[in-house]
Formats: sequence, C-alpha cells, structure tokens
Amino acid sequence: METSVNGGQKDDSLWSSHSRMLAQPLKENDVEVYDIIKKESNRQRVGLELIASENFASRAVLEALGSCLNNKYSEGYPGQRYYGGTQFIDELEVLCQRRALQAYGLDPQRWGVNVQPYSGSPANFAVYTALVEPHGRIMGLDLPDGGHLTHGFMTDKKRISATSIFFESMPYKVNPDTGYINYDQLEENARLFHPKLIIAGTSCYSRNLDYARLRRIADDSGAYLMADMAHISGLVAAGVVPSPFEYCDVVSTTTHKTLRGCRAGMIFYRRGVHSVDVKTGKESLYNLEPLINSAVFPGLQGGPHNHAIAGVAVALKQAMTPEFRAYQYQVVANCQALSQALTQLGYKIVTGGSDNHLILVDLRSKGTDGGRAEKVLEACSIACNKNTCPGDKSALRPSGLRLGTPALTSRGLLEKDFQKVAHFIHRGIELTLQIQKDLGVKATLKEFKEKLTGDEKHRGAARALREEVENFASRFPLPGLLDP
Ligand code: DSN
Repeated sequence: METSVNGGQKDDSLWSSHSRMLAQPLKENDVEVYDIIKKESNRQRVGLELIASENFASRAVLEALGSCLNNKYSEGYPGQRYYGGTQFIDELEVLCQRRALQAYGLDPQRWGVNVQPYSGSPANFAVYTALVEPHGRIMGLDLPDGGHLTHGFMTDKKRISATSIFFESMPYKVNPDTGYINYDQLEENARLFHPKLIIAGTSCYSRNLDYARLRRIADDSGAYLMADMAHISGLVAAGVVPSPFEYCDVVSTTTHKTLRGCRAGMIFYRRGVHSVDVKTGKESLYNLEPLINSAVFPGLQGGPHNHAIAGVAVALKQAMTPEFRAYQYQVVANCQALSQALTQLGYKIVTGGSDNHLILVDLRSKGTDGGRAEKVLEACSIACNKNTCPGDKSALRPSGLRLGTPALTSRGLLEKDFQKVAHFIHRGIELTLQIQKDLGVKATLKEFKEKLTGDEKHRGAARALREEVENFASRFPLPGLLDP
C-alpha cells in the first residue's frame, strides 16, 4: 500500500480518499462497528430493560453527544483555560452549570456546581480528594447492603475500591431483618470512628434516606455530609423523593440514570456563608469550591468531555419540564405496580416495597438465587441484575434481583404493562426453579447455565417466553437516534 507522502511527493488519490473517509457515514465506513451497534439497538428494542441504573437518552441528548464538541480540548474552567478557541466551550459550560442549579432549585449564591466529572466514580473520588486527607476516614453504606463500590468497599481480605485503598473506610449497614438502614448503629460507630465524611448514597436501596438524621450524625463527628444521588437524581429534580440539598454539604451524581442524560457526572457544593459567630457576628465562609474544582482539574482529570457536558445541559433542560416531572411520577407508580404484582405472585420484596424507582426481590424463600434467575431472564430478553440481599452470607451467591423502572417508563410503559412484566419475570423464575429441580441442589452456576442452553426442554421453554417478551416489548417505541 502506498503512503500519503512518497519520496516527498503527495499522492493525490490517497488524499482525496482520505477526505472521503472522513465524510463517510458509519454504516459505510465501518460495517463491523455499525453492525454491533445495530445489534445492540435491536436488543434494547425487543428486550425488557429493568437494570435500575439504566435509561434511554433522548435523541436531542445523543445528538449533542455526537457533535463536534468532541473535538475540543479546554483544560481549565470558563474564563481560565489552558487552550485557545474556547469561547463557545465557556458558553456551554456556564449554561450547563446554570441549568444544573436551576434544575435543583439552588441559589447560585449558596451553591456551585462542577460539571466536568467524567462520571460518578471519578466525581466521588474528586470529592474525597478535595475534602479528606490521605487515609482520612469515610463512612458509606456497605456495597452488599445497597451502597456503591466507591463508597469505600473492601472485604476481609482485600481493599477493593480505591476509596478504601487511599482512605480509611468503615461501612454502615442495613438491618438484616427489615432491610432499612440501621441509623442507630451508624450513629454509634461514627462516634467511635470519627469520620471526616459520611456518604448518604445508594445503588440498591428502595427507600428514602433520612437526610436530617444523617446530618445530625455527621455534625456529631464534625464530618462533611455528602449525598451521592446518582440513582435518584431525576426523581430529586422532579420533587418525587426528598432532596439531599437541604442537609448536605456536597452532592455528587451521575447524569445518565433517572436524570436521563448522557454518561457524565456532576458535583454540587455549598458556597457563601457557612456560619455566623453569635458573639462577634463574624461570618465564616465555605471553602469547598476551590478544593473541589482543583481536585477535579488539575488534580484528577484532564480535558473536560465537552460533548458530554452538552448532553448533560440538554438533559437538564428537559428535567425542568412538566413532561419530565410526569415521567418521574410514572417511574415511581410503575415501580409500585411491579412491586405489588410480584408480591401477589408470592415474592418477598426487601423492605416490603419501594419509595423510588427500584425494588430488590429476595429469592431465598423461593429456593433460588439472583445469579441463576438473572441468567434465565437474560435468555428470555429480560435484563436485570443479581444483587445481595440483607443478611446474605456470601456475596458470591447473591440472593436477590434488582429491578428498576426508569428505562421502560421512558418507553411509555404504564402500571398495567408492569403487571405483565411481573408475570414474565415470574415465568422466568419458575423456569429457573424447574432447571434447578432437574439438576439437583448441589449443581454449580456453570452446570446450571449448561443445562439452560444445552437441554432442549429448557432451551425451548426459554425461547417461547423470549418470543412473547419480544413481541410485547417491540410494541413500545425506543427513544434515541433513528439510525442506528
Ligand atoms: N453501575 C451502577 C449501578 O448499576 O447502580 C452504579 O454505578
């Protein structure tokens, strides 16, 4: 093959085909990637998406994400960049910041926001870097109890999350009988551990958090209270669940879950007057803004993902509409409909129900576990994830299934549709039990999967259910870009 520069001579044909390559649509330029995207798009269209952290971004969000903003470097912040040509990037970032504050009803004198985090995990690490010294102490809800990896997860043998490697983390837990957070135990342990920061945040918890209580516990230790509202940020914007902003110093979030933007993160921080000395009247000010901004850049990140900031700005505009509020009310109504339908079918829902967008189904009383059920449901085009239940002895064999309603609600499903979804899930779990019965109780997950895919009786049953599921799901439109 010839090179573009051949002995100092430019090859004109190569240069014109180079220009054509740059202008070609994906489906002509890279058939392999295009086909994979097509397959994934079809999977999303014909399947039932119940992963609680997922959603379908709108066409407008995806158009912003796929724009020329991808091309621009702009290290720094509006008005203080390390590169030229950033006048429109500044305009975009300021717009995104303004919308972020508006969407949560925040006074710009009292709150600021950093919209540059690449996603939720880097946003959380930036907060710890900003506010907690190396090996300083952090308390978050334990991962097996519904917290997040970045809230400090470690096991008896290993520090798993960087939060537990670079900081000292101590978890708080849910009550294994009720599934509700054990605030009394947290309070007691915080008094002994003296954390510098307490995280009010969840990845698999179906109840509202008691932010007022968490604030009191944090105050007792002189700790910062940080909410990680990633899962519920859309519900908070719509006013469907209590807002963490009243009680927290810092609030981090992803932007692609219930908020329904593209994949990115944000950090909100208090600014302005922190307290006034009653004797002298002297004001002390929050100092969070420079600490957090410098932790994000230059501490941890480089150039902001400007295309993502544009997608977030679009999502935030949508989040302030009555349509979005109606959507979030429907997310919760649908979750309750799903919870009730599964309860009527004999399932145990952890905490007995939900205040938000997700439920955790405890399969122990059914005699199976989340891993096996997840595999069967996946074979039937129902996507959800296994999850530990309160009191689980082994994280390797989690007993629960986490089910969320945000994605399917974006496709227009209502309560009656979720009753149907509950029946599909029930049939998938019945099939799981049937396979287990044929195999015997000692069979491994690997043997289970082999039986599901290798035994025609079970494969046929899964295929029949999958066809019904796909016929049903295909009736609902899929938001996003038309092609692919
Ligand atoms: N992976 C997300 C979830 O599923 O909850 C959290 O980052």
